[in-house]
Amino acid sequence: MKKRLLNGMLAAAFLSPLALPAAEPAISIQAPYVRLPPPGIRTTAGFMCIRNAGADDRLLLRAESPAAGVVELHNHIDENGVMKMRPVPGIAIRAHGQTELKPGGYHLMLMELKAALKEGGEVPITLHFDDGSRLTVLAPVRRPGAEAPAHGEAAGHGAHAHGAHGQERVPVACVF
Ligand SMILES: [Cu+2]
Repeated sequence: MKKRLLNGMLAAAFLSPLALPAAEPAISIQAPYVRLPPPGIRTTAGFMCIRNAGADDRLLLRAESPAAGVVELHNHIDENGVMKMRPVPGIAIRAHGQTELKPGGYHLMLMELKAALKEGGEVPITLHFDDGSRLTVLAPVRRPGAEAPAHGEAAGHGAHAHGAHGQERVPVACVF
């Protein structure tokens, strides 16, 4: 009887895709944050580590946030010795690899901010990937310079895409 019930539950689980046990998602995010902009500035940048545990290269195609009218994918390029930001059509995360969005490199540009950001607040950001998947993270707002390196403590948790640990410091490098 018990076994039949279990079999029934398993059958139901297989029949309904939504009831399938959540597989480990290929893409995970660590240490997202948004830089606190100076007062009156309606543009800022978002950073994070994106890890791809899957067997296929992945491309981040676009991002959006309810806090910003426009979110662009940017990179910094060296143009005759001058670092300039440029929109890019996508940010690749290689199979079994990771890509760091960090100051001076790839970042999300949040423009037309709808309200002033507050330090310690959280900004939802939804990332859209080339396989049609999407992932929403809550990025805490951090004052520039408050991005202290963290060793061990924050690094071991894996992906905390939901910002459950608001006080986590930002690691200097992606550590999954
Ligand atoms: Cu930018």
